[in-house]
Amino acid sequence: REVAPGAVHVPGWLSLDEQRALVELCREWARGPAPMRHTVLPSGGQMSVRTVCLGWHWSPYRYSRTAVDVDDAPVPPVPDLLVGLGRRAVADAYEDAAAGDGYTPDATLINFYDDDARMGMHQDKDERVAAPIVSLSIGDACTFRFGNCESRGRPYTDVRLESGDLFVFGGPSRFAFHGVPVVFPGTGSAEVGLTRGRLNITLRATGLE
Ligand code: MD3
Ligand code: FE
Repeated sequence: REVAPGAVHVPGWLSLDEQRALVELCREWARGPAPMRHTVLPSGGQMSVRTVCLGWHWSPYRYSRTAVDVDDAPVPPVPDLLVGLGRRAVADAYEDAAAGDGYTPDATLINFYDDDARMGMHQDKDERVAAPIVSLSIGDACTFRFGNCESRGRPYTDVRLESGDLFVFGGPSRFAFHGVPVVFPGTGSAEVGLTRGRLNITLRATGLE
């Protein structure tokens, strides 16, 4: 389970019912306000994933309260359901109830991967606090590449993430480079209500006011 210090993978953590409910909710959030979109990078290139944000809107490389690069709509709050899920996730992954109780994510980024989408190796460092990041995967499986804190390159560990898997990244792993080099089309299950693609829900504490 522990891939590196503070990085814990819990396969099959979400029940099918929870996955189904989250897919439905993501569909609603994706419709907006602040609808799902391909983020445009400063280079002018588009990210291949499509993203929708709750709590705080992320655009490269900052958080804002409105969807500044979409429709400037105020971003809906992180629902209590997700805060509760995040607390349970941290408590279960670290086998530490107090760590769960002390966790209050105020931002959610939901990434949708179609068959060709990828996420290049990067660090998440737009948050001002080092609280853990909770990652939930639904739909098609992928290779998740977990690297080191120094560079995008080796050493890294490749982990297959499947529908229902939980990953928590805290402690020394919080600022590691990571990415998704490939998704495996057709590996998800229609049972969760996603006929294609992969959904990744991340919960974060930004430390912003
Ligand atoms: C490890 N998302 O949204 S989730 C991202 O599957 C992101 O969509 C990927 O990287 C995805 O920024 C990976 C797992 C994840 C998220 C944040 C991390 C792993 C992390 C931050 C630090 C270390
Ligand atoms: Fe990331």
